Formats: sequence, structure tokens, C-alpha cells
Amino acid sequence: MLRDLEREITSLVKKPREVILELMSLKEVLMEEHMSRKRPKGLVEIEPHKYREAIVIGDIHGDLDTLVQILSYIDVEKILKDGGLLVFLGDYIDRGDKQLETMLFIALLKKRYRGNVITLRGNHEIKSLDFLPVHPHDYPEILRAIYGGEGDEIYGISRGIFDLLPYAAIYRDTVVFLHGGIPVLSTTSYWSDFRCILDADHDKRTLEEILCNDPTEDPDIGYASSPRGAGFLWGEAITNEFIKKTGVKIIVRGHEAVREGYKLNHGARVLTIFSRKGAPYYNAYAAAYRLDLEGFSGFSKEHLVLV
Ligand SMILES: [Mn+2]
Repeated sequence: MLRDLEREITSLVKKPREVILELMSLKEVLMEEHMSRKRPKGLVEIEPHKYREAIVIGDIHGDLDTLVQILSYIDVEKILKDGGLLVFLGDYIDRGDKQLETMLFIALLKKRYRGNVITLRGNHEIKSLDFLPVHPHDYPEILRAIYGGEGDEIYGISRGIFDLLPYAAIYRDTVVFLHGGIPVLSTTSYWSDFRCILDADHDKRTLEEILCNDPTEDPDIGYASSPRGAGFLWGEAITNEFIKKTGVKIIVRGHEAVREGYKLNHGARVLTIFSRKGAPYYNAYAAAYRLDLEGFSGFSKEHLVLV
């Protein structure tokens, strides 16, 4: 299956009109899912007892080769056919040499497996550039260099897609998936329900936090502005507060380039997964995590996939 997809992508990228059609159909699928969700629209509630496990994939940033390596290593086709769920934590584009290819890979996977694939939004998947500072954002330039005016068209459709990507997913009261982190400003409010805490449908500040926040182990920090220039750093006390209010066991996120491909914070209740390799980080491993949705009782190294 992966070989077929790679072959299909190699042939697609030579034909910009077909790229456009493929991305348009991804947009349609995402729109359908968006319409079928209750509010908050950007929050996916994973159906209980439906999936055996969730395979979590972190930042890709155009490194499709490593993604394919991870997916073939775990035999993703078998996993999906057996009722597994693939959860992408966002950041598909910018930096790597196969950015459009990664978008097409997501499009083709979604077309084939629909409900078994969740594609969350990263901070690089932004609709309007004035909203979040993102560096680098070389995706539009690469498209223009390869396709000229049609590249601009592809970028325009991509931005429509970005806006339809959900920003968080939850599994019952146990697992939260998102790109950056839990929003500190709503966690510290009186809300005790996921749907309120993670509701960023009409609140750009909350969206910025979900896409950009990073955990810190600094005991003196409750929360503080982030050196990234967007979002906050959040300390363990905030995680404790969120867990107390919601009953969540683990927060699974991406966003940070980590040397070992994964990282644990706040007593192993915040798990970072990073799934790409190469420049500019040259991390030792790219990771994925096989999360047992039904029987999750804490992070286990045995469920890590490292390439
Ligand atoms: Mn990111």
C-alpha cells in the first residue's frame, strides 16, 4: 500500500492540475467531517470502543521518507485494516524536501481510510499569515518555484485545507491529542469540561495556545510567554490542574524537535512525539507511539516506535 501511494504521488506531482483535484477532494472530505462534528467544531471526539489502538505521528515537516519508513516498519496497512487509528499531530509542511508530497500522502490516506485517520492541525498549517508568526514558511515559495502561477493556486487550496483541520482530539476522559499544548488561560478558568477548555472555534488566543504551547520543567513557572514569540510555556501545576478537572491520563503532543524522537514531561503525563529527521535538527531518532486507547494506564517505552 505504501509503495502504491508513493508511486501515485511521484506521478501526481508532475501534473499540477491533478494535484489540485486531489487537494480539492481532501478539502471536501475534511469539510464533510467538519459539518458532522458537534461544537466545538475543531475538536474530534474519538468514538469509544471503535479502535484497538492509536498510532501517533508527530511533526513531519516535509520528511515523507521518514514517515513512510515508520509506517512500513509498523505495517500500517495491517493496523488500519484491523481497526487501528492513525493520529497525526500536525506540521506537515515547511522545511523538508517533500512538502507537497506529504500533503498528497495525507490526501490519499484520508481518501482510502477516512475515519481511521485523524489529521490535526499544527502551527505551520495557518490560514492567515498575520495571525501567527511561523518560521520558516517556505511551502508557498517552493510551490511557486516548481509550478509558477499554478503553485499559488495549490497554496490557496492548501490554506483552505489548513482551516478545516481539527485542532484537538480526545478519547473519552483519558487521552488528549494536540499539536502544542493545553491552553493555560482556559485551564486556569472555572471550566471543567474538555469542550470548554479546548474550544478554540471563536477564540484565536486559545487556538494559538493549542498550536504553540510547550511544557516546561521549570518549577518556578506556572505559565510564561514563550521564547517562540507565540503561545506560552506551561508548568506542571497547570498540567495537574487540567488533569484534576478533566480526569485525563495523558496529553500527547508534537511541536518540539526532540533528540530521541520523544520526550516526557510533568511526571510522564505530557508526551512529545517528533516524527521527522534531518536538517535543521539532526535528531537521533524519529518516533511514533502505539497508544492502547482502551487499556491505557500510562506511558510505556514498549509502545514507542523509533527509526
Ligand atoms: Mn509546530
